[in-house]
Amino acid sequence: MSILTILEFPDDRLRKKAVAVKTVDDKIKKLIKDMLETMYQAKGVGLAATQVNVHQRIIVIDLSEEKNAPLCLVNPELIEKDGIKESEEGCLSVPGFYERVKRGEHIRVKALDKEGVPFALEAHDLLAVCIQHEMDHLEGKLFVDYLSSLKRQRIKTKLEKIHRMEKSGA
Ligand code: GNR
Ligand code: NI
Repeated sequence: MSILTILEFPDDRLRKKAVAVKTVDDKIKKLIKDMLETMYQAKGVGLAATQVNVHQRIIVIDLSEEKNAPLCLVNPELIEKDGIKESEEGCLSVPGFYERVKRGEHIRVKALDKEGVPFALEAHDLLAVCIQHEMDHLEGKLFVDYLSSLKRQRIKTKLEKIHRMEKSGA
C-alpha cells in the first residue's frame, strides 16, 4: 500500500471535475486501499480521489472510533435530500481551518461498493455531512466556497504563506 499526497487549497487541481469510474478493476481497488491508508494516516474521516489528484468518482469514509469501518462509494449519486442543517466542517485540503456550513440534513445516495456492486445508503448527522462534502470534492468544490469571499481570501492568503514557508524550509 502507499500513502498518497493530499493536495491543498488553493491548488487548481482541486477544481477539476472527476469522471465516472468505468469498471472497478484491480487498479481502482488498489487506489481505494491507498486512499483509505492515506485518510487514516492523515486522521481524516473522509477522502475524495480529487484530493489525491485522481479525477475519478471515488470517495472513502470511516467515522468509527476504531478506524475499522471503511466505507467506499464509487460513482455516488444523490437520490434524495431533505432538511437543512449547519455544522462545523474541516478539510484535509484546507488544513487548520474549521467553519460552519449548511448541508442537507438527511440524504439517500446510491453508489457502487469497492467490488463494483451497487448499493443504496441513507444518511444523517456526520455521515450525511461527510458524503456531501466528499461529493463536492468530485465536482471541484470545497467547503470554503460556502464562506464569504473575505473569509475564503483570508484562508487562501494564510495557506499560501504556509506553503511558501514549507518550500523555503524556513
Ligand atoms: O476529516 C474530515 N473531517 C470532516 C469534518 C467535518 C465535515 C467534513 C469532514 S471531511 C474531512 C476530511 C476531508 O477533507 N475530506 O474531503
Ligand atoms: Ni475535504
